[in-house]
Amino acid sequence: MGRSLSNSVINLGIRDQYADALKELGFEYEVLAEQEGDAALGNGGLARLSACQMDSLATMDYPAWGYGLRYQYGLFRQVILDGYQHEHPDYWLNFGNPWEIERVHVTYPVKFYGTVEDENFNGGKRKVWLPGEMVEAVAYDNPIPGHGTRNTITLRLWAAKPSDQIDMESYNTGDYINAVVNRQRAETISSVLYPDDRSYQGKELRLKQQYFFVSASLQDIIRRFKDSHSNFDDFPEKVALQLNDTHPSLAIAEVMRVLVDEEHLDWKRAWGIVCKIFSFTTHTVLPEGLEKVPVDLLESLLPRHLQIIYDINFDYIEELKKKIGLDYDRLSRMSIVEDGAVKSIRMANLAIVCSHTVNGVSRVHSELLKTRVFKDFYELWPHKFDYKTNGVTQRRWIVVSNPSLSALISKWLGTEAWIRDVDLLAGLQEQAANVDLHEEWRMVRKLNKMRLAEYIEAMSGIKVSVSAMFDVQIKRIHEYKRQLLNILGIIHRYDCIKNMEKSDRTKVVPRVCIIGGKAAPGYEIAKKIIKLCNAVAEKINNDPDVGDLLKLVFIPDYNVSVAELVIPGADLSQHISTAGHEASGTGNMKFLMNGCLLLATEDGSTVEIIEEIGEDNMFLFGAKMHEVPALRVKGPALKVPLQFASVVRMVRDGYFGFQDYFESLCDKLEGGNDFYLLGYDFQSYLEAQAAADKAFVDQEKWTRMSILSTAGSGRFSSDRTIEEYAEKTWGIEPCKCPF
Ligand code: OAK
Repeated sequence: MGRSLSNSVINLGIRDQYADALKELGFEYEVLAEQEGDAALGNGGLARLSACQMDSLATMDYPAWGYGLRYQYGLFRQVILDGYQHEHPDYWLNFGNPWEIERVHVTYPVKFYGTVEDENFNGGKRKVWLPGEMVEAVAYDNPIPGHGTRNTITLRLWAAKPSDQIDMESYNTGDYINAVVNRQRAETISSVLYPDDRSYQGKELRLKQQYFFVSASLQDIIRRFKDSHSNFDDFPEKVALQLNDTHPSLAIAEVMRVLVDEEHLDWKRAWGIVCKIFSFTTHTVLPEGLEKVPVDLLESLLPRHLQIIYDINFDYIEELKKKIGLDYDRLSRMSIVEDGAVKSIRMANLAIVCSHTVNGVSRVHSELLKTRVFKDFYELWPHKFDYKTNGVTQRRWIVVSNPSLSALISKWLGTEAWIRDVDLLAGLQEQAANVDLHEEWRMVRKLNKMRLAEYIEAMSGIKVSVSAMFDVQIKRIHEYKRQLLNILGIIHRYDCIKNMEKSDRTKVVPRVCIIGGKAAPGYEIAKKIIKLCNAVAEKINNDPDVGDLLKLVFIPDYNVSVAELVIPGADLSQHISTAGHEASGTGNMKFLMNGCLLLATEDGSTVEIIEEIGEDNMFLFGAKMHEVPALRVKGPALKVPLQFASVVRMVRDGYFGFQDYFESLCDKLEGGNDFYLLGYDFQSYLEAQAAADKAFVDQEKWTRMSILSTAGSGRFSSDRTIEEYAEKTWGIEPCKCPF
């Protein structure tokens, strides 16, 4: 979520009164707002997308709730020492959290482990789960105020607390020490966010977190429903559950368990209800990124859920056989249960089977789902597949983080209505050549660059010139996102400057290259990329031959607040994933809204950005999505430019030090190992960079492109995404607060 204060006062429309009141108390609003720490309750794109969507849901008066975990430790703080990443705990609740409201009376028991037994019931048998452990989920409500509305919705976060019920038993049996230790153990369930952004490791605590989250949220939803309804047949009419990736997909088995075991609905009726309430959004492209839960683990932690999943799978496979016949390869691919070396549950298959809609997060992502990742399912149920291209909220990403641009836009559009109706930004198009607007636009951009330059100096001691082009890549560090391509490009630029006649250096367009992002603690290659960036920065920034022509800054501890500062100050931003790997990307949209030009591959949502603003207004490069598989097959025979070999050699030969440490990084780029095609794309990457340099020299042209970027960003608001979900997937309408 990042910070809440500035966002809240702006959405409530009280920013100026609030600042005045603070002044009377002797405080400066801007200074005070910066004291707030970030709520970092997620890893990256997926979680921040939800944060944007909550803002849109509130602003557009939709009746919605967000659920999550109240981790004691959010995403680790990244500390850079000697250029290496170190992870420090983020104990964000140290001084309390003024935004949350503890609901001491909203608590639910959550059960784990134990056995399942048969019990006689109404002349037949039924299953009874006898759990072995119980904890309490306590609700902490975080209000999300909408903009220009009295509606405020809730992000309800669950904290795990020991259950007194269980404790009493231990105390009574005299096992005092164990009772106290168990109390502590309960709290560990919501203690820490797993920092791996993607890989699923089959860890028990992680699965426990998922079920804890699912069970508490569903009890809350069902309790609310039962307050005013007595018949579950109305449930799908009143409740829509959106599975945000597979992480909460145990909810499917849990709803079945509650309806069948606790509410005593028959299986068929319960199944009919389940199939109407769930929809699923997937946020990844790689099949290996999909969660698989080992059966052994599930059986021990949630024995009844495993039975239910087996039963769902049995019915589904029987139906499937009727439709596709006895094609055993396909049946086995589509099964929810994977019979491999480690027998596992495929959570994505479970989610697809039980959801009425399967969403991608951009058009090309959806195409990949249909033709590759979930091809078998698409052929069976084409009607289920859809996409809602991601979006970001212009409230946080322009109004809060770039107040000067926000004021300028309102002045030139003659209205502030774009803050709620973002399509109005398109009105800037007709002013894109207006010289007065150009002058003001450049002034605003310069102010933001000055703010960023001050931050860079305070944080790293590096002085940067605001007349240089600020070229930014900030996002999680992943091989597919190709921060390494960026760094190799910088090495090439450095080498060119070094080898130039002194007189030619005046022709170089000065650059400040800014890179930021966290690597998962166990992702070694990503950590080496961070070290390489810092090693290259050390060399370049201290080279008097280069001076202000090139600087490289690694911004530590990238988070939402850092993004709010960096994005408005960027001239150029890089979104350079190997085509076919970024499901959508949302950083590109934030930069676009702020008038930053994009240097990008045709991947994820960038494809749709190109359609909105035209390829002339950005710098595109690289292999196209359909070319990538064939290029990979070529392996070592793939031709790479000489410049690429030469920059890799510089790293290999220890030009930046740490020769042994970087060896494995270089090995990933050569000898047919270049899976992400850095070598193949290098030439066109350099050409795109050269085109950016050329455009930057012509400030008139650059400013026009910048205005057109903002003007064309309307489609990438989360307001549009949420409207699509509301209309097409959830069937809900705005529900305005009547007071
Ligand atoms: C994280 C864990 C598992 C699966 C996906 C993710 C994830 O963060 N995916 C990202 O989601 C964003 C929001 O939809 C997309 O913009 C990114 O492209 C995608 O990588």
